[in-house]
Amino acid sequence: MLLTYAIGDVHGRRDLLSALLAAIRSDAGSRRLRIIFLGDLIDRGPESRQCLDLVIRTLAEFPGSRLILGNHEEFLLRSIEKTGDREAAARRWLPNGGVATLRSYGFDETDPVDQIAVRLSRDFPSHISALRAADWMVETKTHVFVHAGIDPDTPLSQQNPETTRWIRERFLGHPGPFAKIVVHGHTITASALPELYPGRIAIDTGAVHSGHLTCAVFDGDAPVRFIATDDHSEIVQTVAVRPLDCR
Ligand SMILES: [Mn+2]
Repeated sequence: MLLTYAIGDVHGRRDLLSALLAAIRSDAGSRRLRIIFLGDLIDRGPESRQCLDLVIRTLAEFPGSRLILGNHEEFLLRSIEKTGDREAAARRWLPNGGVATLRSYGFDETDPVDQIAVRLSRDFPSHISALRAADWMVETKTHVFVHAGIDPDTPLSQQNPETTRWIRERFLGHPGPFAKIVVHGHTITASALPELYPGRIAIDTGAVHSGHLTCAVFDGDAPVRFIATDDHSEIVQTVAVRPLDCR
């Protein structure tokens, strides 16, 4: 596998994403690399729009990089789709961190949803097209990258995209292993550190609250390693972190 950095849930923390991307560059040195964003770039934190700007630039800069749609990006897309009930979608989205996203785009949560939909599509077409073009699963020979997880009772070839964005207990509670090692975010790890289980690697380390934005590094046959941000000091620093081994 090409030197690959998988980044967990960012949730509007552009400050941490910038720091982590800088750390990734220096980690890779002159080697070719790609980045897989595991989704949930937006919502909750203050700079969702700026996060998507950074994602779009990063995808263009490192060929082979991929964006996986998270359930929060799905909220946004559903709230602006031409078909379907935008109001109902927005009612689910806004209390789940969507208000912060709207504000990052210069909207107010009291703006009519139809107006928001029109202006988002008109003024930020690259954002909407990046989300519409996003993947839901990225597979290598040995690993599968998804936002939330996979249905443990269904073969990889028959997974449902929506399930991979939302699943929790049925996946997290499964003893594993799975057909391939699953790399995922979506559910914040209890330790706020990356956690290794038989068959899966969990890297949603709760960036919004913990200040830990984590990436997993896949480098040939080397064991997976991790880099994360730490904003408990005044300056955002990246640190090499030791995962909690839950085998
Ligand atoms: Mn999620």
